[in-house]
Amino acid sequence: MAIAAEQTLSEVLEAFDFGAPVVGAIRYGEGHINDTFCVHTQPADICCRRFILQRMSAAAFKRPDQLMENIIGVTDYLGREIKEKGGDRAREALEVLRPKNGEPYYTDSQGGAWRLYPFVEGTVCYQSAQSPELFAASGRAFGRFQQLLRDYPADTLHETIPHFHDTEDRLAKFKAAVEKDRLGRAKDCRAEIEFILAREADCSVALSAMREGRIPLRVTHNDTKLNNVLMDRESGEGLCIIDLDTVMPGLAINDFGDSIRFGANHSAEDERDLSKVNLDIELFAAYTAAFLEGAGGSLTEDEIALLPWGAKLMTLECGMRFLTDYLVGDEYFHISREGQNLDRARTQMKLVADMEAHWAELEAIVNRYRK
Ligand code: ADP
Ligand code: GN1
Ligand code: MG
Repeated sequence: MAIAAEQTLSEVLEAFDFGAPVVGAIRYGEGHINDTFCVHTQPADICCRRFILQRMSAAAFKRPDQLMENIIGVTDYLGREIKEKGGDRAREALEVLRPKNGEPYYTDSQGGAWRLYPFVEGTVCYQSAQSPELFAASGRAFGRFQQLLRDYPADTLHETIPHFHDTEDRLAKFKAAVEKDRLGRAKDCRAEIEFILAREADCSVALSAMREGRIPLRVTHNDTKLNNVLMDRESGEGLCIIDLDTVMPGLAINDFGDSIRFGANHSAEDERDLSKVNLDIELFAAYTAAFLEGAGGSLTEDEIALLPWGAKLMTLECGMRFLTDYLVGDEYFHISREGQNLDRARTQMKLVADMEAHWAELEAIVNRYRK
């Protein structure tokens, strides 16, 4: 059992120089992986300055040193690019703030690894796409993110989670968890297990395209949920891409696909009433147009043709990951109630089925926005 982050929080608050007295730190956001706190400070000149303090998940990230090397490399690079283009570096890219000891992050007395960012003010973080315009704005931001990093030296990036979007490997791990069924939970999800096994061949579609050289490896974000982009409160545009833990060489279609998985529907990821979980074609279309616009013509014909596959595979893979975690005892994704990972898996499968039912429409939309 992991140690609660609160246990070392006061030690960690002492380890950083916030430039003003700390008035409090509260749990913040709806991420499934890290322990995130918002730290409030009271400077003399303004009423409050906030920070985001995170304990990086030890279950997800085995090498916080490598992870932070990636993040510092990428945020410094983005900062320079943004400045050159006349943007606002402080709001459009994250900035790592070092602890007093000068290291890139702080290791607490229990071995927990913590990092600090300025809180990007004047932004909203959405958990669902309230309009096609909002979803399109997030798509432009993720497309642009990839475009900004197109010349980043990919070979300097560490693989923070090996085989992260290796869908074949995810399938193998899922099968092993079903086989072992350590907690006897497989009986509760026979239909879901069968649903995944029936799509075994699908798991190789994107990987085969990559192995055959039809689609390239690029520097990608790999976790493009709507709540991983901060939207500017005034303009409504995507301002700052966050959650850079998984920036690694990857596939552009996966960045597209993961956004569709999470955002192109009107239900929560753990919704129990599956009748509410439906792919919204209008949102799919809005995101497709905007992502291609943001990527600025950098995607190849083959990548564009495979965008619907990106959506289906990211959703299937995520469903497999949730179900695997349910079967092994909820070790990876944070849960706030029993069965939450099973519920999450079920929404993903409902979305996959919906994508399959609308496949021709999805392909037609992608064709429409092809340059
Ligand atoms: P996780 O990997 O657990 O999802 P994130 O890095 O995405 O962690 O952070 C969780 C949440 O915290 C985000 O969804 C967002 O609401 C908020 N957040 C993270 N970084 C910042 C920041 N620099 N400024 C404002 N909000 C942030
Ligand atoms: C996690 O970190 P967060 O909450 O933005 C996960 C993603 C999953 C997602 C499902 C590092 O994203 O891969 O798609 O949950 N991130 C990691 O909601 O595993
Ligand atoms: Mg996140």
